[in-house]
Order: sequence, then structure tokens, then C-alpha cells
Amino acid sequence: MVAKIIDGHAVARQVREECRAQVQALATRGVVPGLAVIMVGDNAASKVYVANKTKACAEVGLKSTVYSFDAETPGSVVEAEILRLNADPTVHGILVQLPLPAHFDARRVLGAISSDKDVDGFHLYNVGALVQGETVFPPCTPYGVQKMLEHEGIPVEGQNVVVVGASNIVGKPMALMLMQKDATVCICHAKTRDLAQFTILADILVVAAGRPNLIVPQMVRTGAVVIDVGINRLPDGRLVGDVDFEGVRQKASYITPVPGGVGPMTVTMLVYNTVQAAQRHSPL
Ligand code: L34
Repeated sequence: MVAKIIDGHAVARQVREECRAQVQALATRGVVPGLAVIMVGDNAASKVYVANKTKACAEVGLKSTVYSFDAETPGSVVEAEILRLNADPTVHGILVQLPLPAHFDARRVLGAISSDKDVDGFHLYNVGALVQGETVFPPCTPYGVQKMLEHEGIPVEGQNVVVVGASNIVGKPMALMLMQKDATVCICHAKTRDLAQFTILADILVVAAGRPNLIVPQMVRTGAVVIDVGINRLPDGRLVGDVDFEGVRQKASYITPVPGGVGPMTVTMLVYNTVQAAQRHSPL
């Protein structure tokens, strides 16, 4: 079996088309969805990701503004900026690009974002809503994965899902979202003993561990759906996921590439959530 490659750019394009129609409807009422992106420090990957986000916003007709602070900025200064943005009616979504420099209390900074502008879904209120199955703003990366599965018509109900990686940004919310759709979910992480024993059970394998070649063909069931959320830059400059793509492709039924898989969906679901925020803020 050779897997079908799920083209993240193609799925993203379709979701953005939907967003554009909603943006046009909002425009007739004089509303332009606004996104504020806060970036602290000089992380090279963050710069690329944020640039992709602002480009996607422009493409769909949102107004995005990036607020950059240097790494030494006190947390209180960033928090004050967030409070100002919370009160700005032209800003519908606020996100703080992670990771923050080490001296920041990330929980505190994220907690400053008004939960109705928290388009990343990282505020405790939104995390709690996700646990209860009443998502307000589902976090963009797992939301993007869910959209890809839906787009390909891949059923989730009753399926064995194994999530490798238990981060707050990807693994945990991904597990909750798929559990809500009645999958049987298992979360593995860096301390899991004999990872292969779990991954081999997966009908849908979602990998977000940040380790190149962590998943090799022997660990994958024939016909499994393999979603690679990892992004690793190799010393030679190549960008790869966590999955041995060429090997696993021969065994899976679907696979996502890196780049061009989940990454473009993360960016697009941020646009989607921001449009939702603007709609909720400006009801008909
Ligand atoms: N607050 N921090 C916050 N929200 C997020 O949703 C993120 N994430 C993760 C890191 N920190 C965050 C992102 O934005 C990861 N992430 C992200 C965003 C965009 C891309 C990948 C990850 C992306 O555009 N990936 C491209 C390749 C980019 C490249 O050339 O490096 C791709 O095709 O996969």
C-alpha cells in the first residue's frame, strides 16, 4: 500500500475560501476582523511562522498587526500591551507566539488575554471548555489536523488514535478533541516505555514529539493514517517531521508531508478562529 499524501496547502486553501466569504459578509457591516500578534525575542522559527500568519491574514482580508518586543522586556510590559489590546474594539483576536523567553511566566501572560479574543485557545477558560467538549476557540494545530481528517472523509468515531507528544499546544488538546469525537485515544510521550507497542495499535497516528525519524515503518500498522505535526530543521537546512516519510508512506493509507502538511493548516485555523471571533463580536 502506498499512502495518499494529504496536501495541507490544498485543504488550507479551501478553508481560506470559506473565511473569505465570511470576511466579505462582515465587510458589508463595516467590520474588518483584526488580529494582534505578540512576539517576544528573536526566535528564527517564530519569525517564519508569524510571517506566514500575517500573509494568510492579508490574503483573506483580515487586518493583522505584529507587536515585537525584545527578549529582555519585562513581563509586565507585555501584559500591559495585552490589556490595551483587550480593550481595543478593532482587535478581535490576540495571540502570543510561543515559546516566550525563559524568564517569562507564560501561563500568566496567556492568562492576561481576554478569553473571547483568545484565538489560540490557550487561556485556562478555553482549555476548560475544551475538556468539557464545548470548544470556544480550538487550538489551531489540532484544529487543523481535525479539518484535514474531515476533508479526507476519514472517520474518527470508534477508531484507535495514538497521539505521540503530550504538549499543551498540540498533544493534549488533540487528544481531547478526538476523544470528543468518540475515538479511543492513547497519549504517549518522551517517558513512554516501548513506544512501538502503542503506535502499532493506531488507526490514526498523530505525532508531535519534535524528533526526526522517531516513527519508522515497523511502528505503523498497515493502512494507518499518519499525521506528522513535527517540524525539525536538520543541520543541512532540510525541514523534516517526526516520521520517516519515505518508509512509512509505503505502509500507511494517508500521510501528511513536512513541510506542506499540518503547518499551513495551523496558520489557516488561526485565520478561521479570528473570523469567528469577529462574527461573535459583531452579531447580525
Ligand atoms: N501561540 N505559538 C502560539 N500559537 C501557535 O499556533 C504556535 N505554533 C507552533 C509554535 N508556536 C505557537 C505555530 O504557529 C507551531 N506553529 C507553526 C506555524 C506555522 C508553521 C509551522 C508551525 C508553518 O508555516 N510551517 C510550514 C513551513 C515553515 C518553514 O519553512 O519553517 C510548513 O509547510 O509546514
